[in-house]
Amino acid sequence: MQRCIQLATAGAGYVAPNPMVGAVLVHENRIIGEGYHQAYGGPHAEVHCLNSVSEADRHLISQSVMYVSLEPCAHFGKTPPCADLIIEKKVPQVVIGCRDPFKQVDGKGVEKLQTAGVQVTIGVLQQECRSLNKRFITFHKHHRPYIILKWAQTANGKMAGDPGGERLLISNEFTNRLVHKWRSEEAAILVGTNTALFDDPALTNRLWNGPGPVRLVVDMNLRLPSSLQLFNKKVRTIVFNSLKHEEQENLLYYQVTHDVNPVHQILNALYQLKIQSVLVEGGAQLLQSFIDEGLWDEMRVITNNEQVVGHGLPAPRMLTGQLQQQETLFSDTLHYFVNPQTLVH
Ligand code: AOF
Ligand code: ZN
Repeated sequence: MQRCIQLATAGAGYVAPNPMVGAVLVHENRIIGEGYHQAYGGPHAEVHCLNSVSEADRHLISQSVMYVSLEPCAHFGKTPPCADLIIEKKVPQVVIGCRDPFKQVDGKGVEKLQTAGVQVTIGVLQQECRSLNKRFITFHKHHRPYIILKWAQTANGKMAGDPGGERLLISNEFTNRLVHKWRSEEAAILVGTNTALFDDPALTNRLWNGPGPVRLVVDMNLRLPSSLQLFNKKVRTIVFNSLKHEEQENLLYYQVTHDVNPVHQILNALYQLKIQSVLVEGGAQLLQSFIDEGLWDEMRVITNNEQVVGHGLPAPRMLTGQLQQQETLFSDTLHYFVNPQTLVH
């Protein structure tokens, strides 16, 4: 199963919104086939795994065990059901990492296999297999994207974005680059009105190899000027607002009703838009709204240990989750928290 997970991760960046999946076929302690889901819309892990078996070993398939990190699918999507293929190839035993929460599968893959007489074991390295697809699983289980709250603060707990004050530069060049890596890993990045206005961030991934996220901004009364970098149309931007619903080139005005706390509406919209993960980058007020609702999965806080000049706004309190990891990158300390209430791993 560990090998399945290792194989699966080779699909990172190519398979979303599908999950990363790996499969291994074992005959008497020898691996005779391996495969992983390589590209969105392409064959699933099980297909590649069975196809990889050499001519000489093909007769052993019906005496082998298939290990797969996610429950084999039971539906016709872009590809036919893997459960059918396993049955057709007469694989007698399947060991599964975790169940697939996708509505059209969700237990039906296991059921199909068992009905056909295949011996099924489920839940091997379950936590690791879930964690591998935490975005996909959260999206299908909770009908919302996986939420990562991120901010940088000074040693005395202040964030940038004070409309009256000067721009605070908090993170160092190493943590800046790390933030771009984080951007490359998520489907979308969200900021509030004040952050868009006072920081004028581009919200693109420039410092890391890989894709950039869709940019999301909350602008209820459409008061943001079109001169902001967010509106440069180089990357798709979605503006949550209460005034209009309109699609333009690389720009979507998504209408939601006016509310003191827009978090629920935004998350519903992201579910409709099939966005599986979101990095919330500020400001303090928007981050706090997510914290108040308990709607977050991870918190990543960058604290500058040096004295930073400037006023800034009070940062949210980070000690609302479980500290998972802490590391120091030169002048900055990174704290990673998880929300024990929501986390799939
Ligand atoms: C598997 N093995 O390797 C993957 C699975 O549109 P399709 O046909 O690609 O189906 C996508 C769904 O199939 C996806 O939402 C998830 O439930 C499952 N992914 N299943 O048996 C795989 N990638
Ligand atoms: Zn499949």
